[in-house]
Amino acid sequence: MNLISLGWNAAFQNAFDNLKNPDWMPAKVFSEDRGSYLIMTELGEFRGKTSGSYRHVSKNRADFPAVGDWLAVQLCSGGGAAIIHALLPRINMLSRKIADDSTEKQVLAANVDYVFIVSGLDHNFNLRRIERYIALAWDGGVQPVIVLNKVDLIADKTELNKIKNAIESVALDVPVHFISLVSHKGLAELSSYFTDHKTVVLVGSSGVGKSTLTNYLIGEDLQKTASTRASDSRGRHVTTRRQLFPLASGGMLIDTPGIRELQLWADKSSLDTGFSDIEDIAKSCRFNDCKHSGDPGCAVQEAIMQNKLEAKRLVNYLKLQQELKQRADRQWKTPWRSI
Ligand SMILES: Nc1nc2c(ncn2[C@@H]2O[C@H](COP(=O)(O)OP(=O)(O)OP(=O)(O)O)[C@@H](O)[C@H]2O)c(=O)[nH]1
Ligand SMILES: [Zn+2]
Repeated sequence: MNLISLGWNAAFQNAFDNLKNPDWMPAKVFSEDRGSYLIMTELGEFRGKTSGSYRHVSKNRADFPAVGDWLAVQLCSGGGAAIIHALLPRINMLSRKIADDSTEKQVLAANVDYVFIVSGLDHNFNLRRIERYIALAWDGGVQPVIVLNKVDLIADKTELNKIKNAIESVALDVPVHFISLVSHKGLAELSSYFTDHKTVVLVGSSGVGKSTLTNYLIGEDLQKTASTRASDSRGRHVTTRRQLFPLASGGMLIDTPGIRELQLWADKSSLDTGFSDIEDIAKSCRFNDCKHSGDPGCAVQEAIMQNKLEAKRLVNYLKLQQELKQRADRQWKTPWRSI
């Protein structure tokens, strides 16, 4: 397979050349399942495992390959399997905390261009959840795109306008697309994100239409194409669900179960990017350390009184801020506890 069509570029080539090992070749991770990888090289698809020395020097879980990563691998004699020797530097990554009380991250996807935040315009529609996903995308350094599916269910123009206004208040500069996979509305707009070998990741809760969208984009039924056969290290044939799909149009789509269950892992700056309207208003608060919770001279509360800001948006902002603070506290305390 041609690596350029998978996003291989001069920067990756340079990083690979610096490894200076003529026996290695570049490979892209198509799927990851508990330490077992499905990888694509110029010579085709192989099953890969990290080498002993790779595992020895990798201290954190985030040091291990994730879907979308570029690797340096060596094919085993006899073919079929490959040894993963090195991870090439990532452009960006989407990650999540491993457990509620942990600050260690698990990388869900690497080298991603867009996060499609998919919501259904039915009972699933939830602005607060969309805000969380936006913060998560910015945190990973990835451009979010809001995709509102099932627009066919909204017959009433006034109702649709109400939704448009509501979404604008949380989207800010994030692009918004209204689509329907039933009436095939708005789907052509999405193709612009897949040009130039760009990679799109789908996030969104159950039932919003991610599988239907994936099937539409790859032009086949996912159930039929998701599984692919490759030999493992013992030459057995094993079936793995693919997580990265190269599209006929040239781009790539990542749809993994892990990303579907995303939790927030964000820092203060990504929160501010997602809530820049609140940050702007807060500059006019009387006190620099204003908590926007009944403090005197609070411009944010004032904006809510004047209907310039939705109260629920502030509540979500403060809640996310609290979560970040708790996590930062834990990160700070952990090393001392273990001494
Ligand atoms: N009315 C309407 N229904 C849709 C549309 N797109 C998908 N659906 C339906 O919504 C339901 C859920 O779609 P899926 O694609 O399975 O949703 P999902 O996000 O993959 O859900 P999980 O696999 O549980 O994560 C299915 O019954 C689809 O037929 C749409 O544009 N309009
Ligand atoms: Zn304030």
